[in-house]
Order: sequence, then C-alpha cells, then structure tokens
Amino acid sequence: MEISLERKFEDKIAEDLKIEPQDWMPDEYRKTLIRQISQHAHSEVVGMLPEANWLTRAPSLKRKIALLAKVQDEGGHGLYLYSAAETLGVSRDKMIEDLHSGKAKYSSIFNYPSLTWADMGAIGWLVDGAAIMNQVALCRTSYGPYARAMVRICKEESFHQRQGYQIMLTLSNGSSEQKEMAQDALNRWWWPALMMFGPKDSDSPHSEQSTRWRIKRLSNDELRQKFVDATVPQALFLGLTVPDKDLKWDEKTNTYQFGDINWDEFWTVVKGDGPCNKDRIQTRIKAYQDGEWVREAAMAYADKQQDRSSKMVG
Ligand code: FAQ
Repeated sequence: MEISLERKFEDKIAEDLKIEPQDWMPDEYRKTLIRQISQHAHSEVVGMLPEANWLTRAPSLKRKIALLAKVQDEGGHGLYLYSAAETLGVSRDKMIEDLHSGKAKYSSIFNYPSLTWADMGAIGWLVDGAAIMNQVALCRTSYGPYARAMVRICKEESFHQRQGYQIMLTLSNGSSEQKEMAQDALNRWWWPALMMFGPKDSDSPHSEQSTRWRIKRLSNDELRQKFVDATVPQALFLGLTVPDKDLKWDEKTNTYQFGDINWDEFWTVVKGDGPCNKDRIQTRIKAYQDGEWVREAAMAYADKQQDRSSKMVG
C-alpha cells in the first residue's frame, strides 16, 4: 500500500505535476516544505522592518505612498505563505512561536540596518531583485500551493524592484552628496544580497534532496550567478561601482566572475549574531503582543458570524 503511494508521488514529480495538500507525500518532503515555506513567510514579515524604519522620513508624499504600498505587499506575501504552509498541517501559531523562540530562520539580509534613504533604493533594487530571481524559479516548484503563491508574489516583487531602482536612478543623477549616498548603500547591501541565495552548493545540506523533489529548480550558486549577471549592468547604468575588486566579465562563459563571499559573516548572521538580529526579533514579538486584541476581536467576530449562520440553517 505504502509503496504504491510512494510510487505515485515519485511519478508525479517525474512528470512535473504538482503535489497538492490532499495527496500522499513522504514525511521528509512535508517537513522540508514546512521549513522552507515558513522561513520564507517569516522573511517577508521581518523584511518589513528595515523599510518601515523610513516610512515617516520619506522625502516626498509620492515616495511615501509607494514605500507604504511596498511594505504592505510584503506583509501580504507573508500571509499567502503562512497559508500555503498551513495546508501542510502546521498551525500559524506554531510557526510564529518558532520564529519568536529563534528556532525558525528568516533571511539573513534583514539583519542589516537601513541607515539612509538610499537604503530604500538599494533594498528594492538588490534585495527584491535577489528575491525575484529565487522566486521566479519557485513558481515551478513541485508543491501546488507554494508555486501558486509565488506567481502572485513575483508580480508584486517586480514593482518593488523597479521602485527601488528608480530611487537609485534619481540619487545617482542628483547632487554629489546624493550620488555618494547611493554608492554607500550599494557598498553595504551588495555582499549581503549575494548571501541571500544561501551557502555554496557544496556546503548546502538540503540542496540535493530538494532538487530531486523539484522543490528547488535552480541551485543556490546558479541563482546567485544569474543575479550578478543581471545586476552588474544595472549598476553600470547608474554610474556606480560594484564593491568587488575581483569582478570581471568572462568572455568564455558569458558571465561575470566575482570575488569570494565572506561566509564567516553569513553564518554569524544566520546563527543570530548579525547587526540587528536581536532587535528584529524583539520588534516582532512586541508587534505580536500588541496585536493580541485585534486577533481576539477578529476571532470573536468570526465566532458570532458562525453562530448566526448555523441558527439560520437551523
Ligand atoms: N538566511 O541547505 P541550504 C524577500 C539556511 S524573501 C538565513 O542551502 P535551503 C522578500 C537554511 O535555511 C527572502 N538562513 O537550505 C522581501 C538552512 O538552515 P535550516 C527569503 C539561510 O533551504 C524583499 C541552512 O542555511 N526568500 O526577500 C539563508 O535548501 C524585501 C542551509 O542552507 C526565501 O526564503 C539565508 N540567506 O536553501 C521582503 C526563498 N540561506 O533550515 C521584504 C525561499 C540558507 O536547515 C523586503 N527559500 N539558510 O536550519 C529558499 O529558496 C531556500 O530556503 C534558500 C536556502 C535558498 C534560502
């Protein structure tokens, strides 16, 4: 019985069909998806914080509206992703508890501070740019609810990337102080953006199995390379310098070769000792506690609605 279910699952994967919540799936496949999707959801929600920091200081009403819409979108992405993870049998409360206790991860990138307005440009351009590179590939991931959430998320992320690039373009064509601010933001966000794709393939414990199950469609290194190749010409167009002395175009492979990533820094941040890790989690815990009354009111309203409709049926 079990063998034929497993065979059916493997056949679906081989035929590139989607696995749906009601389908049988190996426990490890379910666990891997819960881990990845919940971490992805947490990244979207914690990822609201560096930009929220600048909402009250946006330089114009137009910029403020665009940034506010972007930050709200990220919260929405978190919600789609928590819902996708819930279809695998994990509760939202459990996922949030794991985030607050430090058991669950979220993207390393959100543990860096946003120091100037130019960081709003760099985050949209580089962080959303890196996120899209990964998420476009995830539109073809094997688990149906995750793949479908990604399609909508990618559409919104591409607007985010453009609003960030547009800020960088304005600053790069502005006064010398503004151009310096843009360069400084690129200097600080470039390497952390490359780290977003995760450890080198040779040091990535989950890659082999996730690739076999078609959860991952491109490897960490493949996605990182695609990001570098797409982004370096954008930096050149801005007249900015990518902070990598080893960066060079390779005629043979038609790709940019780039310098070594500081993996010690990456693991320090992932393990909880980055510049803002503690602050980010404390802020999330406080926001969750402050929102208790909203959740209670929403649940009371939902219960009342249910009461009313069961009375009407009765
Ligand atoms: N940060 O074996 P692998 C966004 C962990 S969304 C922290 O390679 P895997 C939108 C990894 O979890 C950004 N931890 O793992 C936005 C694992 O630890 P574990 C988020 C990392 O899963 C923009 C260990 O290292 N995107 O930015 C990181 O096969 C602007 C070994 O690694 C996603 O989550 C990292 N960077 O591949 C929002 C995309 N990298 O779990 C607001 C979905 C690795 O065993 C503003 N996720 N680790 O304890 C994925 O594609 C994959 O999970 C990877 C990692 C590629 C991130």
